[in-house]
Amino acid sequence: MQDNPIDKQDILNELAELHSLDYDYEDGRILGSMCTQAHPFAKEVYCKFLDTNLGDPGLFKGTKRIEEEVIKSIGELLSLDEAYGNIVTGGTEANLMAIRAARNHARKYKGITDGEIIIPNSAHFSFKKAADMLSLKIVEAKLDENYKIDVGSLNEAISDKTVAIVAIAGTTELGLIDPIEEISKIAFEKNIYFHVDAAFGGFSIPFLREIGYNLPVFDFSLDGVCSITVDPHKMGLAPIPAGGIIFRKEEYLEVMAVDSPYLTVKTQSTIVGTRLGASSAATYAIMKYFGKKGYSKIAGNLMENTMFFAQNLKEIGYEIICEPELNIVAFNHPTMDTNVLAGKLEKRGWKVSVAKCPVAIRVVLMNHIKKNHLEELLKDLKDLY
Ligand code: 0PR
Repeated sequence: MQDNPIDKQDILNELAELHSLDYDYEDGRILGSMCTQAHPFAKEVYCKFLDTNLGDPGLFKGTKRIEEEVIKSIGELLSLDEAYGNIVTGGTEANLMAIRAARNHARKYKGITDGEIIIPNSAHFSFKKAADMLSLKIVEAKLDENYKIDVGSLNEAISDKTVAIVAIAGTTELGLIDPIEEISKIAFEKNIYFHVDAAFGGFSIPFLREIGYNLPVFDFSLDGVCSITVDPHKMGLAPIPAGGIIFRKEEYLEVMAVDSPYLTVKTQSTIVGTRLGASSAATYAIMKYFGKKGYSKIAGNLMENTMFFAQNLKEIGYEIICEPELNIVAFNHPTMDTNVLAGKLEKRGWKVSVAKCPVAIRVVLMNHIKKNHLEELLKDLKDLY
């Protein structure tokens, strides 16, 4: 740090110069992001709550109430009348909390001290972080030919050390929904904690179902589901950071509670201590502002763009990895190496993301990618074919 104060305008200029190096969602060229521009109203509300701290909720009673209301609303969306949980920094923290709850629960009630978690190959890497931090062993369930959890393989992976089973509603790479109903039955029968990662799908599947899309049930209406990750900062159009973790029972929070003697509440179950109230307030505002109808319209439009893009890719001759269930399309050229094609697209100014399982170019059709951007992209893909 320099010795003397610097003039505000000089600082702003310097920051603007650095900020200009960032890519802009507005250009419609960011193809692999699950985040997008937050809605301006959500940003406005966010700024009003920047000084609130839910780490000491007794000082911010109103903001704590806002968080509780948001958890209640998301819970209702996921068929749960009485929801417990928190607005956290994102899917990573939400998944970490779920796995910590599962581990502690199994330790307390089943005496498991060297636990394992069963995750599919398609799981987000946040589960690797969680397993590492919580000293759990990862056991991988295989995927079937449709890139969804192979339930037989999952069954075989279960042992007396299993503390949690994880399935995904909207996989990171392909946007697919695992056979959650079937897995829920197994988890319920065997009394194993079952976590559903709907970080991406949680803010779209319920709305798409509402407007007639034939998507499977993935939520708390299934008896075996113990917790669900659902991120407002992905399809919810809330500002970063806003993840959500919803638990079926309060005891899952209780098994994680540590004493916080000098705070206004005497225990704390979240991983983070000092934490933003702004994320909860912005999520509250945007959920009220859109309502189910607003979110349904957005999710429906994105699915229309998805189908338009997939159909046109096929017409050019590209191969689609799977029929999209949510707003992600993964594809390959029939003969050109995926990374070579990705490099050519990058040269034309597209910010491309390459999936690893299977290797394919993956486009997440978020709100910042408009129809005209897709037309430009298709033109380039036709040129490169
Ligand atoms: N669960 C699922 C299913 C996810 O897809 C992600 C992230 C997470 C959990 C973790 O969420 P947080 O990143 O909020 O902690 N999915 C994207 C990914 O890692 C996130 C992303 C967003 C990637 C924007 C790139 C990007 O530009 O691929």
